[in-house]
Amino acid sequence: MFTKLARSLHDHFSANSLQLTKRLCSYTPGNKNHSPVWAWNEWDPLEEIVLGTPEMACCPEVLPEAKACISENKFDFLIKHKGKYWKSVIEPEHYKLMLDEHANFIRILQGEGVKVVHPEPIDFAKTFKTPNFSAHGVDCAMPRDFLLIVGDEMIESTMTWRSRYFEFMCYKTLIKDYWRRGAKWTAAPKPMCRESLFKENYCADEDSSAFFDEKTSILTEEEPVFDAADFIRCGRDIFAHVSQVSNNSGIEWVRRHLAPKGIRVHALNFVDPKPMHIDTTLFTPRPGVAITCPERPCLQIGLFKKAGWDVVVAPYPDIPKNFPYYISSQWLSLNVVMLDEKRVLVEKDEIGIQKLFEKIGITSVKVPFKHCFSIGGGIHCWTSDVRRRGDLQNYFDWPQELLEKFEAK
Ligand code: ABU
Repeated sequence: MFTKLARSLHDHFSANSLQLTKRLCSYTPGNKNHSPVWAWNEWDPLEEIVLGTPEMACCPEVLPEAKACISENKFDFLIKHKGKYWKSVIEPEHYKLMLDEHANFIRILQGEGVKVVHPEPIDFAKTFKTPNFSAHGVDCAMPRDFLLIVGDEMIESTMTWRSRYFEFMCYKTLIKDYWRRGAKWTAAPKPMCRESLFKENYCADEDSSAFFDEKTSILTEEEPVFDAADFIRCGRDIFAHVSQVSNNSGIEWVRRHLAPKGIRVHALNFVDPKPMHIDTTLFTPRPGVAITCPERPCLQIGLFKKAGWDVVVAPYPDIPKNFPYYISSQWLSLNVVMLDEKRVLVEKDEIGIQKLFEKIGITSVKVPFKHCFSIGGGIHCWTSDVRRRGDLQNYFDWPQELLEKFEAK
């Protein structure tokens, strides 16, 4: 009896380990047939997406690095409610509408044949402590901020808000599963987040019209930090947003890391005193078109123009400014996800941007989502596209001297 059980257990585990070894050994980096993760740009046909979850999401602590990103007129509200579950903070009807929109969005994605998976929430209201700081958590509603997908590789970003330090835990099960099935898994160096990463007594000038850079940032260059949502993928070229959550060292880390794949990472500076995440500022819906935010000009926009791309300025959002955007700006209108080069998932009441898409030959798939905007993100923020059909391509053809001049900056 015992021998039979032992043999069956032995067979079971050998078979499993054999299977795992076979899978791992047969893996060739950069081969889409060997990886469940595969996305080189923002527009190839979408097959699988991580959608964040509002469960246990909390109002963030307004630590100095959060203050550097959020508009001052939201501070009182956030200070009053820091560390509380959004569920207990937001009007019940508004919260219910958010949950309904979230559930409906899953149905829309599935109806489009897209597989939807989710991170696993932890109790974000709990205070955690490292040797250098303590904080409450925030949420795992915004996978875009954390997961940078480039080809067959999942890169865990460092995260810069100390309150988001342990968000990676919510993605472990998902990431391990993708890895076991053949994806490449990299975690960027976990930062120390000592006080010296942040400039002392920093205060952003909300009226500034200067291009944002390391001088105007709250961040020092003490160590590399970046959020994944500061990167927009266009095949062999990735554009990075110098922001209050991604310093030059962080962008340089991503640049060197991706160089062996033949990918060039270009840092962009915008007029925005409180920049956080590129996806409300510049978006590339398909090859040849970049959409920009009229309030946030880009210092290097010539890079797109010189490569023959059309630069289209987004219209002002339709959802009124006084809608409860508890954390973000109103520019979530621009925070969209492409189903493919010809179809975009866009908030149903953002008519202006839908008209713009129509003009450039892109059909809007209208998604009721504005109540989800309230806790800090739009359709792009709430998702991370892990699999798109299509291969690595070059969409920019710059003269070498232009690139050298740009890179020397
Ligand atoms: N996470 C996107 C928020 C950026 C913005 O407030 O414009």
